[in-house]
Amino acid sequence: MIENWQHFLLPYQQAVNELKVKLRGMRKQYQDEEQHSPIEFVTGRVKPVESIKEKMVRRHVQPDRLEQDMQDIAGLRIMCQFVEDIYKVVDLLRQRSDMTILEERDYISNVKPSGYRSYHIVIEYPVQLITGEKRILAEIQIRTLAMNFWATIEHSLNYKYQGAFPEELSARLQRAAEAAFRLDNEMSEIREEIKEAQNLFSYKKSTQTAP
Ligand code: 0O2
Repeated sequence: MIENWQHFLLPYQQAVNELKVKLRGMRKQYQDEEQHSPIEFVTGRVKPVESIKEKMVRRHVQPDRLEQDMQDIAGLRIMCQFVEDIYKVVDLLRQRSDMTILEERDYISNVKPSGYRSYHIVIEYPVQLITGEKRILAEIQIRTLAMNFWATIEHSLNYKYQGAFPEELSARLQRAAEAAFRLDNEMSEIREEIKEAQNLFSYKKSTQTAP
């Protein structure tokens, strides 16, 4: 068993902190160029110890295989306005030299039976420790605001019902997933117009706040 969880998780926390800064930096660069940012906001977390232990049991992960077999101990989430932005972000991540992409799972083209949609990327990321470099795995989930809304709600309900949703609730969640899908499509249809309006808005704000 892992004896000192705090010690074990330290490099993961460092990776999450560094990646949040880097991904948020990408958004700032777009804003600086007065361009539409494919990144709306970024969150990150280290998986709580209890969730790691629960997943180890569920997935039959041995403690000595934890670092290799559990890919989402370090987790980042990138939220985008439009589905098209997700693929732009994926391209940007593919070009980076500070991380290596090991796996990509496209749950947008391959929607999960639950209705879950998101693009998952598993990366190997080097963190610099006082003992030297340690390469750790991290999972980056990229989704639209609508996908995130649905997944957040479904995740909390899942916690309550442990996946065994009453039939009526399950049907409603399916319908909500379809509504989120339609919302994303509608927004994509008018995306050029929205982007133009947002550029005007940010220009107006920047001229108003200028000294
Ligand atoms: P957390 O940190 O509470 O979000 P598995 O974990 O067995 O489902 P796998 O292969 O480890 O699958 O990885 P996968 O499917 O690429 O990603 C798992 C993570 O994706 C989950 O993390 C969720 O964050 C998210 N996810 C996947 N399917 C669903 C779903 O149907 N509904 C919601 N709301 N989220 C989903 P965890 O482990 O749940 O942890």
